[in-house]
Amino acid sequence: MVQEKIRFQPFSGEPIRLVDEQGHWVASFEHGLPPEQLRRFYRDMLAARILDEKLVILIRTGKTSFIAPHAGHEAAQVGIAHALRKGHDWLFPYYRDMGLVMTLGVPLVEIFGQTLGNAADPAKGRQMPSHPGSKKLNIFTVCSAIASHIPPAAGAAISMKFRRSGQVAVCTFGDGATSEGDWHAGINFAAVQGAPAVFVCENNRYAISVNISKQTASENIAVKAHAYGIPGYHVDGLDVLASYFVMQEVIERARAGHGACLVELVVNRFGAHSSADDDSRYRSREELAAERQHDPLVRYQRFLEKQGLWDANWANELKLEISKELEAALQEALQAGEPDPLEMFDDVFAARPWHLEEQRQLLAEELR
Ligand SMILES: Cc1ncc(C[n+]2csc(CCOP(=O)(O)OP(=O)(O)O)c2C)c(N)n1
Repeated sequence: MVQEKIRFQPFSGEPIRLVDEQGHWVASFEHGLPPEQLRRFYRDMLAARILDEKLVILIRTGKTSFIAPHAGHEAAQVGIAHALRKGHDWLFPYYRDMGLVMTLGVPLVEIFGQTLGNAADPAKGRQMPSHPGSKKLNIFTVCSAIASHIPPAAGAAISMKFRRSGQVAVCTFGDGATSEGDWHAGINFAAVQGAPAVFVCENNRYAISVNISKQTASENIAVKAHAYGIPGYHVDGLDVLASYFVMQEVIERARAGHGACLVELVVNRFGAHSSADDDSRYRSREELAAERQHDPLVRYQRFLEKQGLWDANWANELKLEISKELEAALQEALQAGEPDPLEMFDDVFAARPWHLEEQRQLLAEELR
C-alpha cells in the first residue's frame, strides 16, 4: 500500500479553504500548478456558469421541460472533474451536475441534446432533462430518485477493489440525500469493504425548500463519516483550488487502497431548486443577495488577478469564445429533430420480449 503525501486532515472544525474571499492563497504549501492549469479552472467555471444561463433560457423559451440550476456549484464541480482520471475512474453524478459532466468532457451537443430530449440525446429522449450519462466517459446515468445511486456506486467500488482495476468511484449528491436510507446503506457497505469510493456532498444547504437546519442535527455533513469509520472532509466548495486539491488527495488515497471517504463541499445555490420551484416562497431575497456576495467565480478571479493571470480583456474574450461554442452546439442539437418513437422499445432488454415486440409492431403500423 503506497502512503501518499497527506496535506489535509479529516474532521477539521472550519471548512478547508486554500484561497480566502479576497483571493489570497492561505495554505501552508505551494500550489505548484502551472499558469495554464490555473487559467483552465477559470475557463471551466466560466463555461459552467454560461451553460447554466443557457439552460435557463431554454426553459424560459419552452424548449426543455426541466432544469436544475447549478450556478454557485461551479468551483466544486470543476474541482471534482479535474481530480478524476477521465474515462478511467467512474462518476456517479446527480441532476445538478451539468457543469461537472461538461468539464469531464461530455460533448456539448450531447449536453444540449439531453436537455432537449431529441435525436441528439444519446438516450434518445427517454430520460428526464438534466439527467445525463456517458458510457464512453464512465458516467453513470443520473437517476431522479434521491440517493438511489449511492448503493450502485458502492457496488462498483467494491468490484473495482476485487478486480484491482486501479479505478475509483466518485459519487456526488446534495445534503438532502444524506437523510435517505440508501445513503446510509451504500456508504456503510463501501466503508466496511474498504472500497475505493469517494462520496461527495455538494452541500447548498437546501433540499428544495428544506433548510439544512431541518435536515440534520449533525454539526455538518462531514462528521457523519465518523459513524462509518471513514474520514470526512469539510471543505469550502466555493474555493476551486480547495475542492480540487482535497478531491485529488482523497481520490488518490482511495486508489492507493485506503478505502472509502466522505467529502462535503459547501456551496451556494444561486437559482431556485429547479424550473418547477419558486424559491422566493421559502428563501428571503436578502438571504439570496447575501449568498451572491460569495460567488466562486469572483473569488477565483481575485486570486488569478493577484497572480497576474487575469485581466478584463482576456476574460471578455474567453466569455465570447465560450458563448459562441455553446451556441453552435445548441444550434446543432436543435437541428437533430425528434427521436424516432420506435426507439422507446430499444436498449431495455437484450432480447425484446414478445409482448413488447407486439406493441412495437402496433406502433409502427400506427405511425405508417
Ligand atoms: C427518493 C426521493 N424522494 C424525494 C424526491 C423529490 N426530490 C427531488 S430533488 C429533492 C431535494 C434534494 O435535495 P438535495 O439532496 O439537498 O440536493 P439539491 O437539489 O439541493 O442539490 C427532492 C426531495 C426524489 N426525487 N426522490
